[in-house]
Amino acid sequence: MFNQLADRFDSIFRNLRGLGKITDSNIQQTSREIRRVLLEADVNFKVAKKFVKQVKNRAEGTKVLKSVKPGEQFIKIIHDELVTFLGKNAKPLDLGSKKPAVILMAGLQGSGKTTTCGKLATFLKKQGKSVLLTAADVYRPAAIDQLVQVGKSIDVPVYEQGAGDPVVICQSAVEEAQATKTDVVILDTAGRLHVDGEMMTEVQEIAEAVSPKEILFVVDGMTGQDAVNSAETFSAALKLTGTILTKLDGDARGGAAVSISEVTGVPIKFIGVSEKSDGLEPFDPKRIVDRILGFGDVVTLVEKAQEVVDEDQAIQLEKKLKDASFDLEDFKDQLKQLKNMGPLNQIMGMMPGMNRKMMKGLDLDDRQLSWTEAIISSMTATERKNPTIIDGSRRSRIAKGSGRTVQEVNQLLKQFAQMKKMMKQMGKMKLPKNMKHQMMGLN
Ligand SMILES: Nc1nc2c(ncn2[C@@H]2O[C@H](COP(=O)(O)OP(=O)(O)OP(=O)(O)O)[C@@H](O)[C@H]2O)c(=O)[nH]1
Ligand SMILES: [Mg+2]
Repeated sequence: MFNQLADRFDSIFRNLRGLGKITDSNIQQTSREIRRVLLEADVNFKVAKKFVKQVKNRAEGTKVLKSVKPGEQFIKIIHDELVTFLGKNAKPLDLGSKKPAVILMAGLQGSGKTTTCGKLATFLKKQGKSVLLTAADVYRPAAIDQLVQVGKSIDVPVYEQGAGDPVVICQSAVEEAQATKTDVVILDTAGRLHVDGEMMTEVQEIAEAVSPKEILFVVDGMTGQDAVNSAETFSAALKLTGTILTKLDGDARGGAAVSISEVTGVPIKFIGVSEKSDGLEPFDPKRIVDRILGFGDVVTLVEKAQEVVDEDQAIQLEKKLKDASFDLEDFKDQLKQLKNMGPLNQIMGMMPGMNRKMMKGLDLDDRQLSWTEAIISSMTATERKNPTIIDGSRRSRIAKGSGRTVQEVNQLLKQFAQMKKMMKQMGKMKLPKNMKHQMMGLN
C-alpha cells in the first residue's frame, strides 16, 4: 500500500535523520521535497500546499528546542501533522439506535460497491449484527447474481426482486428487515460510467424514500484526483456521511487517501485492502500514516494474528518455546496460521523497519509457504520432533517425497535451526511479556 509515497518519504527521512540541528534551510528544503512527493502521489495541490505549510510552521516553532536528535524530531512533526491532517474529519460508522439502520452505498461503476457490501456485512456480522443485503442495481441481471453470490459466500441473506423499481425494492427490503428484526440493511445501488443526472436522481430518490443512517461513497483509491473529483460531485447531490476507499492493496499512490476528506469534508470510514470478504478495515489515520511513512503497522499485524491464533494454542506454544521443545510439527502449524493471515508481502509490509527497498529484493512467493509445508509433511513424526537426525539420505528421501529439491530441504532445516536459536534467546530476554508476545505473533 502506498509504496511510492513510502519510498519517497524514506529518502527524505534518511537525509533528516543525520541532522545535528534544524536550520531554516533544512526546513525549506524538506518542505519543498515533501510538497513534491505529495504532488507526485497525486495529492490535490491545495491540500499539499496546506499540509506543507502546517509542517513548516510546526518545524519553525520547534527549531529552538534543544532536542537530542533534531532530525528525528522533525520526522515526528511530519508524522504527527499528517495524522492530524488525515484524522481531522474522522468519524466512525454510526448506525444509531433505530432498527433497521439503513446504509446506502453509492459510487461510480466498478468502484467496488457490490464487493464492499459483502465486506461491510462481514464486518458487521463480526460485531454480532444481523444484516440484509439488497440488490438495487437492476440494470444488469449479472449485478443481482453477483450480490446473491456474495451473500451466499458469507451467509448473509440478500433481498432481491429481479428487475424492478429500485426505490420500491429498497423500501420493501427495509420493511422485510423490520419484520425480521434485522439490525442493518445495506443497499447495493447501480453504478454508472459517468456521473449522469438520471443516476443521481435515482439514488436521491432512494435516499429520500428510506432515510439511510449512512450514505457511503465507494471510490476506487487507485484513481487519485478523479476519486476526489467524483466525491465532490456525489457530495453535492447526496448527503454523504462517509467514504470508503477501495483497492488500496494495489499500487494506489495515496493521493486520494490524503486529499479526499480535506477537499470534501466527508470522512473516510473504511478502506478496502483486498477482494476478499475480510478485506475491509476501519479507517485509522495513525495506521495509514504509519504505512505511508514506512513506520510499519504493528497494530494491524497483531490484530490479524489475533484473528487466526487460538489462545490455548498460543499458550502451549509459548511453553514449548521456553523449554525449547518447539519442533517442526509446531513450525508447520505456525506456517498454516501465517498463511491464514493473508498474502505474505502484505504482512511483511506491515512490519516495522521493513524497508520497502528490502521488500522489493525479497521474493515473497506465497507458494513458498505451501512448499515448506509439503517438505515438512514428507518427514516422519520422529524427524519432525528431532530434526537433527535428518541426514543426507533422509534429506533426499524428503525432497523426493515433497517434490522439492534437496537444497530447499537443507535451507529449511537451516532456517529452522536459526529460528529455534533466536527463540531461545528471546525466551531468555527480560522484555515485558506483552512485547515478547507481540514479537512472536502471539498477542
Ligand atoms: N484488489 C481489490 N479489488 C477490489 C477491492 N474492492 C473491489 N475490488 C474489485 O473491483 C472490481 C469491481 O468491484 P464491484 O464490487 O463489482 O464494483 P461495483 O462498484 O459494484 O461495480 P458496478 O456494480 O459495475 O458499478 C471487482 O473485480 C472486485 O473484486 C479491493 O479493496 N481490493
Ligand atoms: Mg455492483
